[in-house]
Amino acid sequence: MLTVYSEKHKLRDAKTELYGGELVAPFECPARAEYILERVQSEKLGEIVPPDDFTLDPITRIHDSQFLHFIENCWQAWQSSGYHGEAIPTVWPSRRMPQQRIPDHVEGKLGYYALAGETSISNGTWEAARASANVALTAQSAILNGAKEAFALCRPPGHHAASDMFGGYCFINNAAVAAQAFIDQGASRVSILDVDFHHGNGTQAIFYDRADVMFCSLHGDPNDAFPHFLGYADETGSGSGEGYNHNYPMGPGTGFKSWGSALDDACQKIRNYAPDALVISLGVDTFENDPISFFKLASDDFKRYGATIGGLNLPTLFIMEGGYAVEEIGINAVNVLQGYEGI
Ligand code: Q9C
Ligand code: ZN
Repeated sequence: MLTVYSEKHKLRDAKTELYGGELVAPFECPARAEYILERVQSEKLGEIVPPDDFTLDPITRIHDSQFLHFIENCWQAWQSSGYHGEAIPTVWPSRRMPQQRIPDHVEGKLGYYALAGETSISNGTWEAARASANVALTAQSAILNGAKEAFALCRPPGHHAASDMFGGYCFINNAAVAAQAFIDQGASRVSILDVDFHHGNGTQAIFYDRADVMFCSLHGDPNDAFPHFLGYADETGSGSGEGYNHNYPMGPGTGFKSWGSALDDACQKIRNYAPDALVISLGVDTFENDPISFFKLASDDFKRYGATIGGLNLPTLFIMEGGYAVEEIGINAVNVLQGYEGI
């Protein structure tokens, strides 16, 4: 399987994450991509290529231009305001406050565009997020040009980012950008299957009223898990998108038996939908030793579910999302890809 990887992920190297009332070293760190790359190499998964350069056009098909402009310029504006730390939102347009106005001050803009407060913006964030989207788009083109499958080793991840919201370690929704590229290049239907531990709230929101992109997500019950305010089972789509959004929230301690049944159900929905392409939001934070999640998948389970995805026999684009048990994420991510390939 082809892997697309960019060194530029290293430019995303924030020093702070707001976690449990403390500023800690971010869970979403450069070492994550390094461990995955090393495993791709040591397992000889296949060729590893750098991304091509794409213009902003495929990204603005999904994201609001002012939002992208904000992510690009936030760090500069934050420093010009005289702050010493990294850019962290502290105020939101919450209930009983109108949301129509976008304030001029970076503090107000941060709150306007942030969906959560853990993700600091710092120098290099925009460049890394751009490169991550280019990684996804390069792997998507490989499939368009006839590859059966490809692995986009994206970092930073993307599935929490909505058209005009960042957070949950995400800035540009790589899976959504790639799915839209398939549609723009002639696909009639695309399925996105999100197996990251967290609900892909950004991806759901982006495609919620559309029938041409079906979204299925298996995740920690939002009653108990981030992002808390989306991902419930009764969210099934709206307007012409009604019936094309499927959530499988599961509780603390969920192991492969129940998780695998939810996957089988989602795969049946994908089969019935008969998409031209399948995009996998591949998070491996479902692992039993993940530091911030509560599912109990073992490393071998990743191989088993990779095989289930392979059984769909669709052109498949794997997009890396989360996974924070840094030592093992290479093993677990590559297990999915090898399971898919029947290895
Ligand atoms: N107490 C991804 O996996 N914080 N993002 C959770 C838990 C945010 C995860 C706090 C987790 C974001 C791409
Ligand atoms: Zn996650």
